[in-house]
Amino acid sequence: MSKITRRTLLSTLAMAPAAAAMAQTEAPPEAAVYIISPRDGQRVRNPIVVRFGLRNMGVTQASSAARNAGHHHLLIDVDDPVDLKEPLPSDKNHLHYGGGQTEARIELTPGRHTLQLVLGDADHRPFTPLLQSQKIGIFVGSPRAAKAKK
Ligand SMILES: [Cu+2]
Repeated sequence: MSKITRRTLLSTLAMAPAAAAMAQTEAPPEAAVYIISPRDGQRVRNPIVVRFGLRNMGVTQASSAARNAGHHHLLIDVDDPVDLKEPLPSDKNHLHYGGGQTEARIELTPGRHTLQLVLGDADHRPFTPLLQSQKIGIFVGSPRAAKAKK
């Protein structure tokens, strides 16, 4: 590779993140994301099946450029507000469903937890306006307590 070509390539790469940060994907009007189940305040047991609801938009895979579509993110025990300018983090509290899933089976420690859905675009960034569900609280029973009831 010649010196000039190499420099051109590097400057092109350097520009890419800035361009990505500027463009925010707009959600269509009346779009809404919600948790179908479990319900707010519900007592559940592992494994917990969480069903994702989405109105007026489609579910697609991560990195898909389909219009008016995105993929679900499940936020577990997250208190901080979503950063509107950054891709959603990927860690044990921010689960990505980039395969286009509309439900998830999760395991949580016994006790209280919160669940919330956020729809993300092809690059895992929140839409404008932000599409997030109501944050629900659930109580996960311990397997021991479940057995004792029988
Ligand atoms: Cu994602």
